[in-house]
Amino acid sequence: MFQIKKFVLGGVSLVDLILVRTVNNPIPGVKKNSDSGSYAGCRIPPFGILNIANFVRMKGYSVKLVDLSKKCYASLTSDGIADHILSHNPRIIGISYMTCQSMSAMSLGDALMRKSNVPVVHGGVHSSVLPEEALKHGHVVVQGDGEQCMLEMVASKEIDLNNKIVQGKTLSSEEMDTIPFPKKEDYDETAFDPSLTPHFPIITSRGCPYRCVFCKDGYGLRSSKVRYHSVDYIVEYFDYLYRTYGIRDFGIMDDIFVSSVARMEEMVVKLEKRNLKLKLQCNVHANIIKPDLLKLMQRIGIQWTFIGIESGNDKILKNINKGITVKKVKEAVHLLKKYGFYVSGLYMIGNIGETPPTINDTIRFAFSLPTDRAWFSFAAPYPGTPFYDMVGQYGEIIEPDFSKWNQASLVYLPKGISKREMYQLMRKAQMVRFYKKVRYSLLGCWTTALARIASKK
Ligand code: B12
Ligand code: SF4
Repeated sequence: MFQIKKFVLGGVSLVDLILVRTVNNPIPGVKKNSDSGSYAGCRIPPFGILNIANFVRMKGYSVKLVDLSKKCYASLTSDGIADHILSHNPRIIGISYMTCQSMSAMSLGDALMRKSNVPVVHGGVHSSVLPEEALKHGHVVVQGDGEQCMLEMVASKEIDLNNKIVQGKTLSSEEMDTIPFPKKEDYDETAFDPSLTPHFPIITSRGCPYRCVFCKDGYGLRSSKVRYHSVDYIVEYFDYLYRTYGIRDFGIMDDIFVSSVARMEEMVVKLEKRNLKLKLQCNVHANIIKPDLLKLMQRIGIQWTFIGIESGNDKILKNINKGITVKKVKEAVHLLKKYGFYVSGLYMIGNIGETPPTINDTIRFAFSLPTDRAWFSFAAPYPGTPFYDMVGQYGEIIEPDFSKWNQASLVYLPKGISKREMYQLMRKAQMVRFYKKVRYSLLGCWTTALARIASKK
């Protein structure tokens, strides 16, 4: 059979590169699927392809983003989307996805390959860990950071298909700082509307210093080193968004935003110098919560915090290499509340070594902690994580088809627990979620505000 060995990227193109953000795999029984990246009512921009686009544009190439979570694409089939993309006559098409978006990505890849000879490049976490699978629906896979590779492909005259799995160049913090800020036209229609996106999402670092076994960072898929934008870059970005669009309220999506006292101190000083008063939400880690840091967090404008608690049982916390204990979490949450922060506790059900009693420990712990919210999800052994490699030892994947994985589905059962029991336990956990929600609306909002005032005295 004739095999294409390389693509010669010639001809007149309207656009050099089109980058596509795909949508979530459908959730059975859920009519209105939260579209890709939709989270707590606000849609998160596709940071990965935004960064690649701006990096490539910097060198003078044209890049168009196609965000399939936009309303205008909702009624189109993969064939319709492929026709739309091809109508722009791109030289290269890049598709970005996590596991929970793999169905849309692969069917789009198939449609594009059926209809044209334009090279289709896959990237993002799912194709990075399962490149062979992705190659059935595209020509090349880039593993890890995509900026430099996409720039090289766009700049070159041909793509060598002897090398279909390409290792992306991990950008250093300095290189990340060269990427221009994303422009309004790259976002979707909801991003700059505070009634739809009350907390403008931004990301200021890549990676995480911890190694939880269920997380991609647990494996160090990209360089195990965490990379941060410099404080100057971040402050400039806040300032730009405030001056240009009047935005002061931000949702920071970093794995862990509050990483060190020194970095927070620098940020506080630089923000105060510009008289920038912000309202921030971010993820925190229990290990770092200390009074001196909490004071800085107040000064920088952090109000809501999200803390990965995962389990109320020390053995499970150890199994998942979370690096925290139940005692540590308790202290951290109490301190956060004492200093007047709103706290969302994030928990997992069905992790490594779980039994109904350990899950009940988690539910009880979540109920007892003074968090304002409690969110529960089923543990999922994503490919590329240590959890995935340990599956046989501790349980089984009951949904082997990744195109059916989404943020709500039960895909893994720990040994000795039935599907029915898992759903029952999740229903019980949801009662805690509901209780926290009601408690927050009756009490939480003003008691926390008072605690904040008191802690500043
Ligand atoms: C922000 C974030 C979110 C945001 C939104 C993400 C989005 N934009 O859609 C929110 C909070 C909504 C979210 C939710 C979830 N998330 Co999340 N999230 C992240 C996080 C912390 C950062 C992602 C990010 O923006 N990074 C910064 C950008 C610059 O990096 P990047 O996206 O990786 O992109 C780079 C490369 O991947 C590559 N690349 C990306 N696309 C492409 C395309 C091409 C063509 C090329 C060449 C390269 C390329 O180049 C980019 C630039 O270098 C990551 C963890 C992490 N540190 O990556 C988890 C992560 C992506 N999330 C994960 C998960 C599991 C989820 C949830 C399913 C959790 C849940 N149970 O609900 C949900 C589902 C979301 C949904 N679609 O509905 C997993 C994904 C695992 C997997 N195999 O899919 C991750 C990796 C964390 C983990 N647990 O390991 N998430
Ligand atoms: S602390 Fe969070 S982001 Fe870091 S490895 Fe653990 S789960 Fe992943």
